[in-house]
Amino acid sequence: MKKIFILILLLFVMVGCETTPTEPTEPIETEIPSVPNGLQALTAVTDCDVPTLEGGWVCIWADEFDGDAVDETKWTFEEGGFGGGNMEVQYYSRDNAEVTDSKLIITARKEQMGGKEYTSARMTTKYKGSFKYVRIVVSAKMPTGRGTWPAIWMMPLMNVYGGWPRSGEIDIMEYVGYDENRIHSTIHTEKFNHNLGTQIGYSRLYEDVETSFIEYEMIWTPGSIRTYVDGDKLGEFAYVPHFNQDVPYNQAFPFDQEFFLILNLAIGGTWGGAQGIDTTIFPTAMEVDYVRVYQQDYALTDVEEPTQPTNIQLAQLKNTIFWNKSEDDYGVEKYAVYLDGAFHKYASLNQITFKSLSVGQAYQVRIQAVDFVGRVSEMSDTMSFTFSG
Ligand SMILES: [Ca+2]
Ligand SMILES: [Ca+2]
Repeated sequence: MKKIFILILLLFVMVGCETTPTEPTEPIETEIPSVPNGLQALTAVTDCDVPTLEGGWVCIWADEFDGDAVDETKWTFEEGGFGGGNMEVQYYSRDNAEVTDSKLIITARKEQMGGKEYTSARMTTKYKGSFKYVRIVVSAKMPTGRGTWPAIWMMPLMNVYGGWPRSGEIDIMEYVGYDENRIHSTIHTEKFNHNLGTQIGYSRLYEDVETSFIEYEMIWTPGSIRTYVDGDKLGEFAYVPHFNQDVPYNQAFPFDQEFFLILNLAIGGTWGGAQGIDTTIFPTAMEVDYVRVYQQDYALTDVEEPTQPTNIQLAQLKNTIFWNKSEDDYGVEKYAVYLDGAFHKYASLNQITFKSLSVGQAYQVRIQAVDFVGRVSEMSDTMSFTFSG
């Protein structure tokens, strides 16, 4: 089947060449991939110094900081003395970010501005680069000293599940200067967040965090976020419905929406300033060599259909069921949920809370996994479910 498909594509290309004599005559070197559903293979952006990574990852967004100023087609400055929601004491100004020697330099200074004693910068890719199910690699060097609080993190583009923390926050890395060389990686959600003391985080000591450029990385796939420091796995966050039976999936793992990236260097605040601020450290800077965002090219790497969803069962939460996750060579994009043989709706992850059904009525539920290419699994076995209103 696959060979026939390639042959058809080749024939099509050859015919296309014959009927368009004005096309350039150089031979076509690009392989014609066999891609179902008419999907096109991803093409790397031209301004990424490492356009592909092993495993089918293709660079879809990058800033190598090769210019002589911050590229405002990619970044937006968030200016002001709003304190980041953490009682931070800096005033964010675009004047505290510069690009030089192929690096972004965010400098914190001790100077008065807008009623604050310090200045620094915070920039985001909001509305300019937002991503879902990607791999992000950021090479950075941390600032020095007690009172600094730099971060490489992500916030949701649309608050689909409500304001913070309901739509989630992904801290790929955070660093507080008083705890030298310790890198933190944390997620916040409605069920797991620092207001409740239930955020899920990892931290570990590394070497030369303030003196060398280290790659901080995240690999985000459906139901899973992993973080790395120079290739060493630091954090692993996964959605496991069995352990989150009391809440809809989005309260535990709202990471099925687009997020944008944020780079900032805060001063003081509830965490960064927990041991005070050493006033002698200024100016101090966070430096970023590059930011690269990769997407795995499922059009090329996905060739198998997902496995059948199994073990559908009732959750503790009313009108909610969950099931064992299907396996797939790239990833399950969603699950199609059928009631009494008719399509009901899609679920992003392996749990669904039913709403607005007939109270007291029994429904025959079946689930089917759908991968990113649109291949479907076998239907699950049938589970009988009674809606309780
Ligand atoms: Ca660079
Ligand atoms: Ca697949």
